[in-house]
Amino acid sequence: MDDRVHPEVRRTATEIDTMEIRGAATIADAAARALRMQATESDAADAEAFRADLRAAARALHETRPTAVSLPNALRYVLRGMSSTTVEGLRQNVVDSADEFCARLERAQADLGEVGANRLRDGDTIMTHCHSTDALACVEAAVEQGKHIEAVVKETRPRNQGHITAKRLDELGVPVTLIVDSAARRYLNDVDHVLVGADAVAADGSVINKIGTSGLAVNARDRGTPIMVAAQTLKLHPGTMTGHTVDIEMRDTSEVIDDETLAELGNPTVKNPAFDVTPPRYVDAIVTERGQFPPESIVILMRELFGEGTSEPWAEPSSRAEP
Ligand code: RUB
Repeated sequence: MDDRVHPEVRRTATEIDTMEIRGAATIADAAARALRMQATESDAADAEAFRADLRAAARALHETRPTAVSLPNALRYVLRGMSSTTVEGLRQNVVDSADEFCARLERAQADLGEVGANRLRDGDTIMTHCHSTDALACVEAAVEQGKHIEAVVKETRPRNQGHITAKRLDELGVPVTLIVDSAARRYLNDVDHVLVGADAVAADGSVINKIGTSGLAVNARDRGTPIMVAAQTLKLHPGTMTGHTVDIEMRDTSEVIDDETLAELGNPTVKNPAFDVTPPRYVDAIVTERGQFPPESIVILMRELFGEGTSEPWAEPSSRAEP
């Protein structure tokens, strides 16, 4: 990693990489805080050196996990705030934009929760996949509205993020039934909504989320169970408006099977994609802090918020691409 990157920023990058920090919104929040740390600790002699330090830190964070678009969106938000021509001015710019970003993220999640809660009725049962703070914000708001909600929670192999969801729901007083992933179809008859988060939402309304989401959505559609995606606008992928695709992270096979067991099986090839793509026709609503949208119309919101494209302000000026 570049020497200019502060040790605390390196630590955040490593924790994102190893998934101690995980989930799209939490990754974005941590990345903004890391840039803030880089700014407050930078001993750059002049404004250009300071900018280069910040770019190096942003690249280190950006290289960790490729799928959650909230990460580049967070980096862009903070770096774009750098308008001063002095080191002290730039430092203050980064602190202000990072603080503003984190506050907006928290507010967006709360506002989104209110919208999502309106879709849930008293007595409803939801089915969850993975662990999404945006999705849980909807349940939390519904519970605060006095609604009784129950949940069927998929464990979400191989990392079992469903366990985190089960714990959080328990803390909210929501009765939980934990199931293995392959039991989902069996229990779809008993639930009123499938409720998931998103790592990215593409311009055509496709939802990129934890591997297994698309199969769950297809089964839910087959059973007539509505599928709701809780995704604050930070999850909208501006690059998809100009034809870019979302990179699906392939993770280490050791998450799926240990070496010894693998050898006993004759060393078959193991694949471990972390995310998949759910086409818009399987999604009933994308719930954001700006209201709920049918997936096909999310591009309108995307254009309003991001214009027609994106830049990569962390790239060195000579190699910077402006797609
Ligand atoms: C997490 C995941 C979550 C989204 C949304 O995957 O797929 O559903 O990131 O989460 P991983 P949030 O565990 O591999 O990071 O709503 O908290 O942003």
